Amino acid sequence: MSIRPGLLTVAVAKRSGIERRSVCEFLSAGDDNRCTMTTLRTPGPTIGVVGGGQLGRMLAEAAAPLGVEVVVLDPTPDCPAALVARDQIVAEFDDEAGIRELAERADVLTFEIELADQDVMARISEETGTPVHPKPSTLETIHDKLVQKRELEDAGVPVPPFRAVEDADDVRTAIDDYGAPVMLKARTGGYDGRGNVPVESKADAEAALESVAGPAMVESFVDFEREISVIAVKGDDEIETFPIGENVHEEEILRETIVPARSSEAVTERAHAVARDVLDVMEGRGVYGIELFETREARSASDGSSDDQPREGEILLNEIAPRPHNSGHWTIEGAQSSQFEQHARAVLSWPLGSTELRSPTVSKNLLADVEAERPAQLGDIDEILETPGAHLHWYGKRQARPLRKMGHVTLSGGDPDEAVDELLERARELEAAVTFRW
Ligand code: AIR
Repeated sequence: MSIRPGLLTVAVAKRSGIERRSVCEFLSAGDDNRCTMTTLRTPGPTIGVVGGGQLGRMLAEAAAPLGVEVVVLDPTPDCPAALVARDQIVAEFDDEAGIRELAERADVLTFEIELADQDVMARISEETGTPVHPKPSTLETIHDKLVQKRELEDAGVPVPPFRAVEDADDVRTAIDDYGAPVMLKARTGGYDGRGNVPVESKADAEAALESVAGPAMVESFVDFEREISVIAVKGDDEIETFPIGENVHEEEILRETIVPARSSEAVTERAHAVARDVLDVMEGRGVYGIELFETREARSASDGSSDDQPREGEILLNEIAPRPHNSGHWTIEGAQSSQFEQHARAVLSWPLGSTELRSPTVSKNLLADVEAERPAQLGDIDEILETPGAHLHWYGKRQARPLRKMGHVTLSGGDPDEAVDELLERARELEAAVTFRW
């Protein structure tokens, strides 16, 4: 029987999102699940999200005005996203039955935490016909930081020197070769700085390896001028990048993002180019957070490193997150379309929005300053609420834990050419004014 795709498309466009999805896939077999329909409509499809933390919550917030519903899967009942999403399936990230239910209720699956299980998602996607974006193969690459680095290096993306380590001797040899300190990283399972341990000297090698507990890798410590990131989005046939953000970390945890980054034009251009090269390697649509180092100065050959060590102002890849990223939260107020709206558009195969800057913006994380786990509430938010251009984002986490990301505050300038230094100072004051209560 011959099928006339055009007629079929029109007929099914009048029916439900689920039927539309299967037809889209049928029409585009072998074509990366691309939807060939020319008309889009709202109320639209449903996105199933593995993970229901703050990223899922902000994704649901951004999807709602588009008429797109979000169902999340998360093991914590009443997870942050549950308060704004259509529904929550309470299940572990690798729970087959839970993910099957999610896939059956959604037109596309995505994830907002790397602890999502790529094998389960791939299998269920095959069974149910619900596509997953970014692709499970991408998650597999990203899951293991060593595999991630190797693949990117092979693709010509500039990375700091790195290697696998089996034992403390390997760490000590790396210190000999790269110079101290080095950065020891858990190959899998780490996020929000967990699993990254700077090793200052050979004497610390043993203890550092024990704290990582599991397969590890080591990287040369980059002497950076600044840490920057590019939030990039991969659509059907397009890649868009947001203006680069300058990131400040303490204890391996992101504290603030400043946009635009105070880098030169040449460095900015290079960062965008590297981000595009990274996205060429990644499979599947969606938003990616690309963390980069802008190097400070050339290393001397006397430290044992080779001649092709980084030069001043060079860009080196640090890590990639195949999802919206903490350093892209500024886009909610600071860009024409937020990273969350872009992610929704991208995974649905919809046209992407503009990534243009609205105005210089600083975002500052609200990290729980508690010594032990306790129920959380934020007090003294008055100053944020009273400041023009300031926006509070509270994630709705019931429990505060030391340095847990509980929310963030964003401050945007009124003038497109405003210098970011003053904004940064003011944002720091706003963050200092709030207090955690219980
Ligand atoms: N997240 C995922 N990878 C890195 C981060 N920060 C977000 C996701 C996830 C949440 O952090 O939204 O669901 C988990 O936060 P927590 O505080 O429960 O560990």
